[in-house]
Parts: sequence; structure tokens; C-alpha cells
Amino acid sequence: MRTQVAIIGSGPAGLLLGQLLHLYGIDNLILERKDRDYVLARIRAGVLEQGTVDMLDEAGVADRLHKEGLVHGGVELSFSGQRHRIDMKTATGGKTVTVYGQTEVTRDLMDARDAEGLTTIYDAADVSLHDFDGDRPRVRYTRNGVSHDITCDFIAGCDGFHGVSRQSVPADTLATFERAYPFGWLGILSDTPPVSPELIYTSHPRGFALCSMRSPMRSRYYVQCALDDRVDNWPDAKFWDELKRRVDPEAADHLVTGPSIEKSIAPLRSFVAEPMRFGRLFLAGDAAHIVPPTGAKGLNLAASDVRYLSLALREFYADGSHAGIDDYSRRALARVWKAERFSWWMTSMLHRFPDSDGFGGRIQLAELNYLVGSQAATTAMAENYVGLPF
Ligand code: RFL
Ligand code: PHB
Repeated sequence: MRTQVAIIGSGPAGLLLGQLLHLYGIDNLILERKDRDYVLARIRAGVLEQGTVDMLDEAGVADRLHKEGLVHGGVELSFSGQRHRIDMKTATGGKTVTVYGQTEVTRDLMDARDAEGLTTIYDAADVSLHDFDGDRPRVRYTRNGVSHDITCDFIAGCDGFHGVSRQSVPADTLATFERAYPFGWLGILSDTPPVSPELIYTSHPRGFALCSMRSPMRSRYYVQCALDDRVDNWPDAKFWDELKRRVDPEAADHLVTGPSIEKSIAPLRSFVAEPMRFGRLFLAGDAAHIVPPTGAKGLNLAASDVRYLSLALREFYADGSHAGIDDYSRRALARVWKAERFSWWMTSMLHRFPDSDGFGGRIQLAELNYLVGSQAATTAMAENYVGLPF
């Protein structure tokens, strides 16, 4: 088999890249380790920056997003029992975010790919990457016990944090930067109306909590939990009880509870691998970097990598220019590190750290009071939350 760009992974990064390359007339195929339903069942991010929405528009997959997505001009911060609204739209001169689940983005991209008759090979096992330091990279995989070989011009490693692409790079050419946080997030999805029209990020002595949503009838809630905690320890009633103890009294009064339809625990981590290009292999999305979810940046960063990469490849195929390709890693990393900083800062300000003393707690409170009391600080948060320019 031969293609111009072999994409590893059919998460948002791989699917969006495939769609944009197709629009630019660049042939591509996607190799995915799991099956379609498995990929669609993963409940993850929910907040799209305007730049991500614009890219989905450009890719021609945003009809449903515009119909069903919820446009938000603000978020709320809750601490010391009180809520404070951050008016992002006013602070940024009109920018907003759109609440629309990653599962829906993935479904829309998969449907568009099917409609165009583009190739995705699901259940691809033992994917391995070869010769990307030369002009003729190859990718191998097995399916149903039969091994296959793909020759290509470029490989795009969009296979997430645990994927094979980053691991295929010689360790001495890769620098990694990492911070693991001493807690996780326990999240549930329920078919109940959201407690409030906007997201509420809560700092509480018992730990962080987040009230989010997927639609006017579907809520997504999170509470900070211990790293070694397990979903089995959290029957629904215990989750709702803990959430009510952390949110402000008004939210606790209005919270509508119901059976969970999904429940999972995710550890929190910051991670960056540099560079993001090795010869004819490019890394994009979680394959290259992870942020803790507190800033809602993971999916949006995957999209911004794809923007730089798709434009670089278009330039290469249209003009034979290497300029975009050569600059890909630098451009992507410049934006990645700003989102890493923002996500780390939000995480540090809002969570309870097991080793924190009274001083640490008072500093967090001072930071929150400064944030909601200063227009300059509000603007700084808002412009990061809605997404920095590409
Ligand atoms: P993905 O979505 O992980 O997709 C990678 C795809 O590659 C496949 N794959 C392979 N395929 C072939 N061969 C191999 N060897 C392969 N290894 C892996 C995988 O099956 C998968 O289909 O990465 P991508 O596309 O870069 O997208 C990134 C986003 O998914 C991610 O940043 C966000 O979802 C992060 N994230 C969250 N972000 C938020 O903004 N808000 C959240 O609430 C939020 N929750 C989460 C998250 C990430 C999580 N992970 C990765 C554990 C919750 C979780 C649990
Ligand atoms: C979500 O709705 O899943 C969500 C929203 C905002 C975040 C993280 C997760 O910061």
C-alpha cells in the first residue's frame, strides 16, 4: 500500500489532520489500534476554543456543532462559599468558547471521513514505524494475523500519550519535561440538567470540583480524588454527596442528581516532548504533550498542532517548500508551552495539595481574590481560556 501521509491514531488529532489534508488534495490513511465504537465511547474533553471551532468549520464538519454546541461567554469561579463570574467575552473583546463533547467532534469527523470514502484501518495491531530519517518512511501493522506494509512520504504520530510514535524515536534525540500531580479527577456523566448555565470551577478545602455539561439535559461533574482511588469506591450517592459539600450553597441547593451513565478516574499530568519532528515523522496532540484538564486545553492543543502541520504539508505539496515543515516543531511548541503554563497555573490555584500547609492555602486564596478583583488578572485568565492566537 502507498499513501502520501500515514496517520497513526484516530483521535481528534488524527481525524482532523486527515480531513484537512484531504481538502488540500493530499492522500492519507489512518491506522487505529482500537475499533470505531471503542474510540467513540471514550468520554473526555468538552470545551472548544474559537480557533478549534474555526478549524472544524474549515474541515466542513461543524454543522451539528453549530446546531447543538453551547456557546459560553463566561465561566464561574467558586471559593469561600461564593461564586464569581469571569466575563470572558467582555474581557477579550467578544471571544467565546463552545461546549461540545469530544465524542461528538470525533463522530462528526468519522462520519465525514466515511462520506468521502477515506481509508481508516481499525484494529491495526503491532503498528511500527520505519526509515523516517530518510525519504521513504514505512509503516507496518498486522490485522487479523496478516502483516501489511505502507510506504509514504510522511508519518503523522497522532496516537496519544501511550502511542507507538513517540516511542519509536531514539531516546537520545528526545527531551521530555514532566510533572505528575498528587491527585486525580473522578468524573461522572448523567442525564440531568446542568446545575448552572455556565461552568463552575470550585476550590474547596475538601478539594477541587467542576460542574460542566454536554447539553441542556446532560451534565458532566468532576471531583478531585486521591491518585490511588478507584471508581468502585464511589457509588453515585457518595459522589453527589461529595460534590454538594464542595460547591457553593446555591449550587448545592439546585443540583439535580440522577444515575451516572459513565464514571471514570483520570490522573493529572503535565508532559512535553521536544522536538515534535524527527525527519519525516511529526508528533501531534497527546502523542507530544499532556496537560492537566483544569484549563480545558488538551483537545484544543491537538487541534492547533494539526493546524500548523496541515499548513506545512500543504505548502510542501503545493510549492515543494520545506519552510513550514522545518518550522513545525518550533511553532507548535511555542503555543504548547503557553497552554502548559496556563493549565499548570489553573491546577495549582484550584486544587488541594496533600502536602500544602496553611501558607500554601492562603496564597491560593489570595490568588483567587486577586483574579476576580483585578480587571488585568481577569483579562489574562480570559484570553488564555478562550485560546491564544495561533
Ligand atoms: P487521543 O484522543 O488519545 O487519540 C489517540 C488515538 O491513537 C490510538 N492509538 C494507536 N493507534 C495505532 N497504533 C498504536 N500503537 C496506537 N496507540 C494509540 C488510540 O487508540 C487513540 O484512538 O489523542 P489526540 O488525538 O491527540 O487527542 C487529544 C485529546 O484526546 C486529549 O488531549 C484530551 O481528551 C485530554 N483530556 C481532556 N482534555 C480536556 O480538555 N478536558 C477533559 O476533560 C479531558 N479529559 C482527557 C480527559 C484525556 C484522557 N486520557 C488521555 C486518558 C480524560 C482522559 C481519561
Ligand atoms: C468537561 O466538560 O469535560 C470539562 C470542561 C472543562 C474542563 C475540563 C473538562 O476544564
